[in-house]
Amino acid sequence: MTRNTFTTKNSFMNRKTFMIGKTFLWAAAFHFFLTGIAGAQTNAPKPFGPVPTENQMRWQEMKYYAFLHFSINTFTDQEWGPGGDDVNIFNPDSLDCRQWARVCKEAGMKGIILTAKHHSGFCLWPSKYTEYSVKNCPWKNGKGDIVRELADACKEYGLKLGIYLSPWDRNSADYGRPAYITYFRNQLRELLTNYGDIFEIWFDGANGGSGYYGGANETRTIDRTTYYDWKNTYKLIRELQPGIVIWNDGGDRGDLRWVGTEAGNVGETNWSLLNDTGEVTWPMLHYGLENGNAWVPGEVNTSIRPGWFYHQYEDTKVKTLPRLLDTYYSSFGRNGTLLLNFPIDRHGLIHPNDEKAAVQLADAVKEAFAVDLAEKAKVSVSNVRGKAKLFGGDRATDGKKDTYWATDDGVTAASMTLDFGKPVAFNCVMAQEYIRLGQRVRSFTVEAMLDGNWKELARATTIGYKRILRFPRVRSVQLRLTITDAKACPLISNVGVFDVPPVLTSPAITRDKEGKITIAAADSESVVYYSLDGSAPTSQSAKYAGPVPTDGKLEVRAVAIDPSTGKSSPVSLEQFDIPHGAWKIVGTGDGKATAIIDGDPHTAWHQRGETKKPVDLVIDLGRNVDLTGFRYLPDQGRHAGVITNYQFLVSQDGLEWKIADEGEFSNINNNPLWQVRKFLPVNARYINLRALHNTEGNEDAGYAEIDVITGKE
Ligand code: FUL
Repeated sequence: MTRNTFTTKNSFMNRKTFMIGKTFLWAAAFHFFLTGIAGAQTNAPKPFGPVPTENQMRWQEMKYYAFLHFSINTFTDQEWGPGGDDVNIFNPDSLDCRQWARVCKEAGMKGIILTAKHHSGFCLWPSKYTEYSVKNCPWKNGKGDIVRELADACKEYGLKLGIYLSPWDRNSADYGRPAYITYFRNQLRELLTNYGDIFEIWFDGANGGSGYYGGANETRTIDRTTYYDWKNTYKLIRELQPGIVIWNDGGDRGDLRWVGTEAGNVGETNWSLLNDTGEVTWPMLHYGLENGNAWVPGEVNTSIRPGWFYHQYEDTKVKTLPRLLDTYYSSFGRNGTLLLNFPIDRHGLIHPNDEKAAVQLADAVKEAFAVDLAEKAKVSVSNVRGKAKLFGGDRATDGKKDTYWATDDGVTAASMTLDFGKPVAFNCVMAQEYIRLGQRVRSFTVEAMLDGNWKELARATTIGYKRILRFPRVRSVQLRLTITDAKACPLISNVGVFDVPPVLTSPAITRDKEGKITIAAADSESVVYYSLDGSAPTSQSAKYAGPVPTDGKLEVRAVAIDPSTGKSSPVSLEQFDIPHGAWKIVGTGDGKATAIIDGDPHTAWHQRGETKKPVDLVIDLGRNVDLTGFRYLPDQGRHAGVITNYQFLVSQDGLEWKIADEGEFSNINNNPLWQVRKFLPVNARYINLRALHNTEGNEDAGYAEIDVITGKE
């Protein structure tokens, strides 16, 4: 490349018109400039493999946006509404979409995806095609429209709007029949025509099962690959919203993929590729497909609380800052976007605890990435394309997203050294590929010059749109990033180096069968303090020095404090009911069964029932207690024996039983959390958790923990 070309590019970029236009046309024009006019002289790289569409690119650059779960089941404490709940229970007293938008904006998010219709079939907008919607609710005397209010609030706060429309509809009498597809498309048309630009549409993968279905109260199954005729449904969507991206876990891949978990992470290796046809397996969802023939990037969806919908009992379970930071680094920091959910509460608001946690995350991220040490570093590279300045190493540190360091064709391993001029401390490196021309890097390392030798700090696989690596803090004058393998010449558009302030992780609290409390800090340096009386633990509270014997119901709070800085972790809080010392699992000779009452969520036990028969788990509590509910945690290690439908029976003598509660553990397959069920008080000594169905349709019943909820003891 000649100096002339370089100057021309700069003056082109400085033109005001270019700066204003960030549209496809301008990006294409710029790309044409590089590959076309200048191509002959500069030998600009050609695309390699699948590349993102302009819609996918715009979506990827949104990085972080909100999910809002709100429906009729918010008012029944359920994760999935069965479809027949009375519309009169939907009556939030202070619903305020401007509050939702304000919180999301303050949290640094770029958009909001709302559950316009969840599996219950209840519509948050007054759809013309069903009576099961806000139009028949006491809220605003049936005159309200939540999608409209949110669309207006998003506009006011500069956020994009997305829509979750559940294909599965447990209310519709037509679900499972061809007529439902017309209904579904009519609703899509309403949502995609009347509320302005929609950036993303979300079709959940839960499809078919038991439901109200217009009063039929039965189980309906569909073939999710054919029933919705996705091809024509997608055609309609793209006609109505040309700028949209489609997320679909329900039988036909859209523009984006689920990452195979709701826990808040994508694989460390994360290719934005899948195959156009053929079966999609769990590893493909989680890691992408290195040689896939279609661009299908991953979106990491997770909730700020354990559940997607609001439950008051989770007010103390909002994820702490260290946990949210882990989610951030394991999603956005691994070539994904982060879709973080706020459950809207029964008032119609984002709960203050959730707001606080999200704003803390935004502040911590701002602080972490405030100073980029790479900006002032001198950059040298082992290879540069055509020895040209246009693709020099400094293109990766110029803060521009459309410039990049590139090597010659055929050079798939190369390194870049940053010289800071003086020793600086750092513990985090960020790298980005110029993905408009394809994802290329297979592996890379980060090293620091320490005592005259290069020392490896981190070794990783893919980069993609953005990769962030954390490692123990070092002080060094030089850092080296080496691409050790790539599918084609690597194109690195951005490299950043940061010194991220440490955040202490909250200690983990467990209680064993006999009532002994154990509190474990995540690191060996910090000191743990705890309280058992409801007070906030500080360095003045009891210092943890080993297991603490306790009895009865209690709340334990603990904090980890770094003695050298005095900094504290967020407080962890666990609530325990009666200890299990006197409990006996009845009718099994298997000594390992006690794993399910030992207070350790990592140990589990399974039992296999007779073909097509329910599987009973009977426990003798050792004495009569006043029960008001129970809790079940499925096996956390294996995706097997997960109970979906249950009866909970109680007895005074182990002979005569009555049903205290029955129902489903909704969404337990994708989100295998503690299931909490409350029922009317009943006095009993024996309990039976009867498994009616599991996620695999066999007779395996697995349990990590079983617990009871008692009234006043
Ligand atoms: C799941 C659904 O079944 C949950 O209820 C929730 O909407 C989540 C985002 O997707 O699969």
